[in-house]
Amino acid sequence: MSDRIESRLKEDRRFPPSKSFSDRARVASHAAYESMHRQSLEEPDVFWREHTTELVWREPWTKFSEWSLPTARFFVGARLNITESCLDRHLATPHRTKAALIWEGEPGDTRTLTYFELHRHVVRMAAALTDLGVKAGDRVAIYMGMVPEAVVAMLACARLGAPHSVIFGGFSSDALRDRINDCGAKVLLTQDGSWRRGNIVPLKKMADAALEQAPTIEKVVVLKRIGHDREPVVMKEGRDVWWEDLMERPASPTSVAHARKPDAFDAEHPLFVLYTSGSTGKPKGVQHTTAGYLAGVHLSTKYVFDLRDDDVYWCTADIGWVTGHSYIVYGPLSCGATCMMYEGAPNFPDWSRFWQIIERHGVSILYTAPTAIRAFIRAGDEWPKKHDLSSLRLLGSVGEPINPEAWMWYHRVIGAERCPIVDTWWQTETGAIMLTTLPGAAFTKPGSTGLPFFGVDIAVVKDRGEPCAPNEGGKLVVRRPWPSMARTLWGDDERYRKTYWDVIPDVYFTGDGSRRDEDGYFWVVGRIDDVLNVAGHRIGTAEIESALVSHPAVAEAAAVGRPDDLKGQALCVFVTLKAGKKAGRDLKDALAAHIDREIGKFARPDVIRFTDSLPKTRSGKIMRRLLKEVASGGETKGDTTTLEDFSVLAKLRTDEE
Ligand code: 7RM
Repeated sequence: MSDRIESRLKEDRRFPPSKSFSDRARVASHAAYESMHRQSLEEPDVFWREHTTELVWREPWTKFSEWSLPTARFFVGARLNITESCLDRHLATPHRTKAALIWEGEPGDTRTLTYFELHRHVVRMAAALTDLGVKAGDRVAIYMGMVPEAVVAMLACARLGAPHSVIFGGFSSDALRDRINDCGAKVLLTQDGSWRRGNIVPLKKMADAALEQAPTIEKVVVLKRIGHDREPVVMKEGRDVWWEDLMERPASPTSVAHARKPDAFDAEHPLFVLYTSGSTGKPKGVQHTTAGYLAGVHLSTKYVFDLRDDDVYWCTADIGWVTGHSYIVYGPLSCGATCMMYEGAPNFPDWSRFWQIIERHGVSILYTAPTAIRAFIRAGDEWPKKHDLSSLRLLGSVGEPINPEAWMWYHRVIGAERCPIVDTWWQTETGAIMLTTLPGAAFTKPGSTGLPFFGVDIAVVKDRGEPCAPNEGGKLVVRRPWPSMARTLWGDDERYRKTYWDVIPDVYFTGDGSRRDEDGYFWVVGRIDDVLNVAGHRIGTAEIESALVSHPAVAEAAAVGRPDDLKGQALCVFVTLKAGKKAGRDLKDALAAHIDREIGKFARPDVIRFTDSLPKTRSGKIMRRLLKEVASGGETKGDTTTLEDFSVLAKLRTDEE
């Protein structure tokens, strides 16, 4: 059978939700989904009015939206403090004593924080931050691991209206420095270190190095996670304070009063800035605001995960990425969910860790990434088989296209053919889930990310915006603004407009390629710009290249992706050296270490190849398409007529890695 026919047959597999799932689901049929989706687009005011009543509004909104692209405002006129929807509103209900976070540290220690306790910590930290000089509008950087205090940190900032910028703990000190400087953060919240695969990630040491060149930071708050014996840290007099001291020492009475009854902010007040890779060397500070973001993550958490009061919901993302922001913190807490949170690696001390956590805490909803699923497949079925996974009722996937084989394994081995799978497509910029199947309302097709979520008007189009026919490949665009969309890039409105709104007339361009099948299901193929997706991490090729050329031995560099069974894409770089520099193992190691330092270990190239020259067009542009083919070991197809020097390509093909 040809590959094509085989893949068509696979596509025809459909998995309807079980009757027992649908019977109890919030949205129980395709007709119900369709009528809600239609209303969300045709009568958005009515739809959003009805679906945001649970949220806490200090001042109601007078108008749903107002836009003149690329700027858009939602819930015009509303005032709110987002943390009141996530915390305070639960205190007047039986949720007061419900677990908000069930946390497990990598060494095996556990903690549970009820909504009451989480609220108390957030109020204390907000008061302490006020005493440290943090005011509404000030930026606060958060460089922490997966500990409950990271959630406290984010919510404390939000309570004060101080936009947080969480920097993933896997980023290097240089990357941390650049992000702090870009947003001009005033305070940094960090910890001595974090556990990862039995090792300590020395966050405070890295922060110290970053802060040598980050003049805007006035105060640093340091949580003791590891302890002095194993991870001694140096506290800088006048700048650094211990988290524990702040929480114990009484804050000033006015700060406490203010933290207890916090200010309400305009619907469009900035909530956070989160850096993500784009197609230039400079990361983009994606800026989200308050009411629209809250409405988007609240509604999607509730309906996509079909959340119920007795669920134990576990999103395995890191809070350093948008999935952690939206689906560990703001979405689930605004729904009053119990969230599982885990500090460490999925294979520590062995590959049964996730399954052990599910069994031990009775996790009912698991939301993870295809790259993790593929790693579990490789590790073997014996690990999950050793554990009781019968508490699971729903599975989710996010971060990259899930290959049908991984989907089937997830369905069979983890879901016992009983749990619906929601494959959710969205981006840092979209704030919330945009494409998925609602678990009780639609059949799933392995590998398809499903249908538009409420309020989402999304399409596949050609270069100038003409719609594609069913199954015709094109660019994935969103045809009208939606509440949880990014409002701008920090300090760079122009780049925001150019990147997202100027590519195809009048629509938001996602950067992804896709097609939509005859049932209206979307099949996203991935990025069509210079952004790679390596093990679920978004990495810009230009970022890697500019990091490489900053090494003294490197003249020129080109980074490309090639398909990889485990990571989705692997990162391959081609490097030319300055005169007199010697290629070899030592230099490869040095370049790898250089990337660790400039960006972080997760961005380390899988393959480094030295070459005398790079294939270029006559006008001097590097032909990445050819390099991609070389990196994938395939034939170089397509047009090479603009190639300046054919011998370059021949040489690249015959060189071994
Ligand atoms: C949530 C997140 C965004 C990019 C996006 C896609 C890819 C994410 C899926 C997916 C196919 C999915 N934010 N992507 N989810 N592709 N199916 N379900 O990942 O900003 O870090 O990345 O990830 O290419 O543009 S992100």
